[in-house]
Amino acid sequence: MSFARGTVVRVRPWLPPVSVALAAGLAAVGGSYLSVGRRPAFVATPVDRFVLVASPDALVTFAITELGTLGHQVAFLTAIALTCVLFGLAALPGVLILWGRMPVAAVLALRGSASAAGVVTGTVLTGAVAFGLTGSAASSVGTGAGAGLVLLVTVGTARLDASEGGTFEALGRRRVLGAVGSAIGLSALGLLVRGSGEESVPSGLDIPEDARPEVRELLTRAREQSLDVEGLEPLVSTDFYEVDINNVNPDVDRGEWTLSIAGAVEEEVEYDFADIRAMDVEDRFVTLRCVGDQLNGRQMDTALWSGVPVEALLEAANPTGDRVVLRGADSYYNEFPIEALWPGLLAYRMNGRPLPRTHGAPLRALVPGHWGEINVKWLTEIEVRDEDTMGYWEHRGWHGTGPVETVAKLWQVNHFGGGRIEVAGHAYAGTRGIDAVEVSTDGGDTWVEAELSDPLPGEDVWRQWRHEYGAAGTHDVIVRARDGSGDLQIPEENGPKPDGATGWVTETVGTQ
Ligand SMILES: Nc1nc2c(c(=O)[nH]1)N[C@H]1C(S)=C(S)[C@@H](COP(=O)(O)O)O[C@H]1N2
Ligand SMILES: [Mo]
Repeated sequence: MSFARGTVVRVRPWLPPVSVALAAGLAAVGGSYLSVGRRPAFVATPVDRFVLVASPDALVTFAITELGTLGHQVAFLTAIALTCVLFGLAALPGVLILWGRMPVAAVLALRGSASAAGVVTGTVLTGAVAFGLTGSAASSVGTGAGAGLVLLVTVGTARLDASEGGTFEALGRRRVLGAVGSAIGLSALGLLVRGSGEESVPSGLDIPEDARPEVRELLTRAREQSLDVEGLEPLVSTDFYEVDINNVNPDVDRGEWTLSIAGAVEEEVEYDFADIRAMDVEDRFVTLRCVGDQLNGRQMDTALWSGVPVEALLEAANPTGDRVVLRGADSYYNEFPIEALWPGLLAYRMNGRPLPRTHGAPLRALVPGHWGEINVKWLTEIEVRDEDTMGYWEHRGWHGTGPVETVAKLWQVNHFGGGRIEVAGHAYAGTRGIDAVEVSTDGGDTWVEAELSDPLPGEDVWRQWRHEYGAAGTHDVIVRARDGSGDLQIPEENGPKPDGATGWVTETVGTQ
C-alpha cells in the first residue's frame, strides 16, 4: 500500500513531530531502565510514587489488597506511560528544532546544523529532567541517550528522505517509523538485560552452602518435620508472599543505612549496619500473615529469620513513652504499643541468606504474634511516643496493628483412589500457638482431630495439619483450629477488612 507522499502530513501536520517526541519519551524511559533497572533511580519510580500519593485511598487499598501483584503491575505500567509522556514533553523542544518549528533553531543553526541543535537540545533536556527526578547520574545518562538516539535516527531517516527529494517539513512517515522502531528496540533491550525487575527469593528448602551450622540444623529440621503431603507447602515456605505499598522497592545501601531510636527516649541512639552485625545473632522461625489475607488465602508464610533482638537496642535508648512508630525507607510507617515491640527481632537474614530486597533489606522488624503490617521492612527509624497516632493502613480504614486471628487453612486435597481422600493445610494463631486442628467431613455434624506436624522451636510459628478419610460423593470439609489457650477459631464469617478475616474454612470436595 502506498500513500501519496505528504497527504498525512498536510492533514495533521503536528502528528509526526508529536509521534517522534513520544517515541523519544519511550526511549528515554527505556534508556533509564537499561542503565539502572527497576530501582529507585529509574525515572518512572518518582512518577510512580506521585501516582500512589495522588490516587484515592480506596483505589490504593483495592489495588494492593485485592489485586495484589496485578494491582502493582497495572499501577506501575500507568506510571511508566505517564513518564513516557513527561519525557516526550521534555524532548519536544528538540523535536521542534528538527522540524524547523523553533526559532531557537535559527540561532543555534548559525554555529552548527539544526539537526545537531535538535538532537543536543532533546538529549540535554531529557537528561536534566531525569536528574531532577532521580538525582542519579547513571539514570540521567541512560535517559538522555535514549531520547538522543531517537532524535539521531529521526535525523538519519530525514536525510534519507531528503536524498529522495522530499523535505523535512513535508515528510513524516518514515521518520515516525524509525523513531518508534528505535524506541521499542531500546526498551526491549532494557527488558532483556534487566528483566522485569522482580527479584526471585530463594526457597526455604534450598539450604545455602555457607549457612552457619545452627541455620543448617534448623532448616533441616523444618524440612524433616514437614508432613509428607503431596503438593503442600513445607514448614519453611518455598515462596514467601510479599505485600507492600511499592511498585519499586527501596534499594538501600547497607553502607549508608542507619537505624535511629528517637522521640520519647532518655538516650537517642543510632546504629549502622556494622553495629548490628557486631551483636549476637539469633535465629527464629517466624510466621507472617497479612491482615488483608482472605480466610483461605495465601498471604501467610514462614521463614527462618536471623538478626538481633530489639530488646538490646531499646534498652540502650531507655524509652519513656508507651507507643512506637516504625518507619521504613519507602515512606511506610506503622504505630503500635511498645510492649509488642520488646520481644521483637530485627532481621537481616532470611533462610540463611542476606535478607532480600523484597522482604526489607537491609533490616526489617518482626513483631511476635501480630498482623504482618507492623513488621516494617527497610526499617530506618523507631520513634517512641507518649500518645498514640495512626499508621499507614489505619489512615486507610484498617485495624491491623493487633494480634492475629486464629486460622486453619485448607490448602491441599489429594485423592488416593478407592474413595480415600487426604486434606491438609497450615494453622496459625500467633504467640498463642496451635494446639489442635479439627476437621469435619460431613459439613459440621461430626469433628475429628487432624494429625499435626511437630512444633518447630519458636513462639510465633504455624503448624501443618493433615487428615485422611474415606468418602463417597461430594461433601463439605470444614476445618477449625484450637489455639494454645484452648480457644476455638471464631466461627462468625467476616471479610479481611478492617481487622482480619474470620470464620471456618469450608471447601466442597468431590470424589474422583
Ligand atoms: N516498609 C514497609 N514495610 C512493610 C510494608 C510496606 O508496605 N512497607 N507492608 C507491610 C505488610 S501490609 C505486610 S503483610 C508485611 C509483608 O511482609 P513480606 O512482604 O515480607 O511478606 O510487611 C509489612 N511491612
Ligand atoms: Mo499486610
